[in-house]
Amino acid sequence: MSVVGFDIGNENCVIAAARNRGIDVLLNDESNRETPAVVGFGEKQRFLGSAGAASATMNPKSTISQVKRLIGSQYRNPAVQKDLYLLPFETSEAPNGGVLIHLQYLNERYTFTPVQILGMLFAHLKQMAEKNLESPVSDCVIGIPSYFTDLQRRAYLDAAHIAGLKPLRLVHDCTAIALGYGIYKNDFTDSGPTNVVFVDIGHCDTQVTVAAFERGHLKILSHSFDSHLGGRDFDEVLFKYFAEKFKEQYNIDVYTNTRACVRLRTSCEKLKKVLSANAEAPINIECLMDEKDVKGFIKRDDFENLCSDLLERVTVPCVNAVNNAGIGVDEIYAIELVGSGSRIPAIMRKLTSLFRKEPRRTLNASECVARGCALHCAMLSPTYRVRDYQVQDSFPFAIGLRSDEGEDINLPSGTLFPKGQPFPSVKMISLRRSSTFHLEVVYSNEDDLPLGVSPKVSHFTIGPFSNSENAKVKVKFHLNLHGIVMIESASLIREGHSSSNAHSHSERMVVDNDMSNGGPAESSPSTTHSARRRNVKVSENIYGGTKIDELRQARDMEGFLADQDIKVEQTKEKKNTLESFVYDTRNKLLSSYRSFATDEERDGISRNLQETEDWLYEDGDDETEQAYTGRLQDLRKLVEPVESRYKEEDARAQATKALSN
Ligand code: ATP
Ligand code: MG
Ligand code: K
Repeated sequence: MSVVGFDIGNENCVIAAARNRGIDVLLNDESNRETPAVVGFGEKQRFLGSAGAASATMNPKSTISQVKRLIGSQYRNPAVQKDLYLLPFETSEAPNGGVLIHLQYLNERYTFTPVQILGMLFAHLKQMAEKNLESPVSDCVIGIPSYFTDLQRRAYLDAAHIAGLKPLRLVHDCTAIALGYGIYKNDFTDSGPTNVVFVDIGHCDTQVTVAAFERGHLKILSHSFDSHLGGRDFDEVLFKYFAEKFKEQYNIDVYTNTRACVRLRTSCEKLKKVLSANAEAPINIECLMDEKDVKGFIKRDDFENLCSDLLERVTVPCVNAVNNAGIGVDEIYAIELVGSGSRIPAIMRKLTSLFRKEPRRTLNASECVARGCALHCAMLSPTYRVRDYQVQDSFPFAIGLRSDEGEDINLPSGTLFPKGQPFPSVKMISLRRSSTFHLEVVYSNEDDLPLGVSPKVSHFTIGPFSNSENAKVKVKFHLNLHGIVMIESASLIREGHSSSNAHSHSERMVVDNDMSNGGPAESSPSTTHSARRRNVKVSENIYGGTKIDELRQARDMEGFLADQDIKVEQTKEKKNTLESFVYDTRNKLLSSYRSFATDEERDGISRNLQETEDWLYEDGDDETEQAYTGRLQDLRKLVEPVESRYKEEDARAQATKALSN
């Protein structure tokens, strides 16, 4: 069983695997190390990854990209609306408040959730990994942005499940990077931690993490982010600039034409990359709109001026991360810059002046997340041996509790899990209730959340139970390995006479236990000898989550779509075989078969070959698998007598040759 790490980007995905005592990045069918995060729907089959990206400009309305932005998001969130505005496919609000994607496929209207689309992408990546590793793949670690909410984390697990993957952990992107950075480094001293800042600028977001390294151990001090700042925003600056220019110069408004928008955006992204290495760059697009070819030009200096606001914004999460880590700028050992969005030279300059130190690029900017994930997967898997190394991650949001009536519940420290909580972590609370009750988990500080994200996490019902007097109920919360809040158990404690009734009517909660890293959470010290414990049922309701039967349906649907793809691929293969048989036989008739066929046979076969070829270009262009195999059989039968005569003679010649040797 292989172990793999996935980095699912808004733009590109990378897969790494533990192999040959190291970590390898796996190649896709085009021998590329990055695979576009795209799912395209062709006429009869899906085009996943690179194939999907290739057909994006032809088929913008049925090419789904940037699904990472949409997964576990609320349709009405203004930030999501802004993302959707940039995407050419059709969407609507789902009954659970999420996003639905609509498209035309197989002559029908199909509706998919972002979870399903990500599931397709995962299935594609899984298949790619299996082909590469020549072994089944299911155990994996998946990188996620640190700002992902509970819902987004659950959605990732659901998508992986649809694809038949088993995530051992969802790990924060920068934590994975830090692991890959620290585990093989031997130069950390014993005299104190070495603090490193990781800055990851991707296509849509920027993440900054401060990690403290010591021998055999890394501790995340803080995560910070701007969930809406990445390479894409720099493309958009160029897009707006040229859209305006072309309006003046050519009198065309690209905003009124989806395809023109997609093409101009793609060109602007290319232009941006050229500007990273050149002081100026041209843009040329043939037949952009109204049959007009357009030409333009921009200098890097002018581009940088247009981007000054964006460049300023890059510094914000950097400052926050360092402040939250509680260290001074002079205590930073190094700044490591990763993510391909950071390749813009002006970003490097900006960060140099901010940190008063030039950031380094010692890590592979596009592969380090996947590599760290694969490494982590090997650590978590019992079948691999990895050197002992401790990773202590920190959760970026404070998590609080509300009672049935929606009021905040007073917890001694104000939160269930404070911001920066090391996790996985368990916390036990006890309260007095006489019957079934509800608890709502929330993110306590809305200001920390990405723009427009709802602070509501999930809703738990504890019960049914009833007790004449207010019983003590102990609820064990778990911030698990994926950063998802669960109730692990709830139990009713019936106390004997020895327990006082002094606070039996109070609603006060007491935190009994706070065990980081999932330590044993058995009986708390306050339980009296005569107490009896009974488990109470807990049901959870995830706001906007995928229900069990929806997930089953999604798996079935994925099976159906995958079968359809395989069927189409097989048909194509059969068609190719028939086509090559025609060319091959025609050649042989002129060479090796020549003296083994009568004129009559040759004419007959040639005529049939020609007929088949004509058919392939006309009626037979788009036929069933059986039609192609049937034709092939007929042709083979016709050629068979000639072929066997040739083979007989050939065998005789070989034998004679062997004898004479
Ligand atoms: P995310 O991390 O947001 O999920 P991702 O991991 O797919 O997305 P990356 O592959 O790290 O993102 O970066 C993609 C971004 O990097 C794109 O916006 C791309 O245009 C940009 N990019 C790639 N090469 C260069 C370059 N040479 N100069 C400037 N930008 C570049
Ligand atoms: Mg990335
Ligand atoms: K292991």
